[in-house]
Formats: sequence, C-alpha cells, structure tokens
Amino acid sequence: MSIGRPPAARPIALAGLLAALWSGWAWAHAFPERSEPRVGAVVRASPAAVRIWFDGDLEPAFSRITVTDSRGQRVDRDDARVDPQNRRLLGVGLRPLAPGAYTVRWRVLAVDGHQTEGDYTFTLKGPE
Ligand SMILES: [Cu+2]
Repeated sequence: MSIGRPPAARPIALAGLLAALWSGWAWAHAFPERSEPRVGAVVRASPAAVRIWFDGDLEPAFSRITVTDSRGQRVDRDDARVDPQNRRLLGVGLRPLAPGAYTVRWRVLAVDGHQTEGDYTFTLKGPE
C-alpha cells in the first residue's frame, strides 16, 4: 500500500471536506453560525484562540474543539470550554503558531441531547 499521494489529490480532498462540512452543518441540531478564524480564512497573525458560535446552547461537559497542524500535532492549549456567559460560544486557546495550515475539529452536544461534529481549516500566512 502506498502511503504517498499525488499532489492532485489534495484539492479533491479539500472539496470533499467542504461538501461534508456544509452538508453536516445543514443537518445539525446545534450548528455553527460563525467562527474566528473563519472557515477557510487566511490570517496574518497567530490567533490566540479559536472560537465558534453555535445557534443553540451547548452542554459544556461534552463540547470540545481541537486544533492540529499539518502533521496532526495538537496546537491548542487543551482548554476548550463553553463560555459561562454565553452557552452558544465554544472556544479553545492556541499556542503560538508557525505559518501553515491548521485544522479545527469540533464536537458538541446540544441541550436537546443531539451530538454534532465538523471540521474546517484556516491558514496562517508567513511573512512575504
Ligand atoms: Cu437535535
């Protein structure tokens, strides 16, 4: 079995990811309304945190975000939590990031008892 993959596979994989992402959101019970960084964003400064705002209240004990770099290494601070002042807001702190692509994975339990999950990417652009 080959562990390499042709360069052409990457855009196809990303397109599939986006399709899964949007269809997942459309059918979710608590689904994201917006996020920082935004889905697919290219940012110039290392963000201090990832935050996702949902359309319904979350169960804090079963809602989490992880962020990984292109090698699959965790770059979040493992401190994901629902904001006590806003139970629709889930956030996690980030370590200082190097330029590159990052994947945000979230899994939440809505107060109606339904779990949803998804992922998206953002890119930290290096100096020109
Ligand atoms: Cu539901």
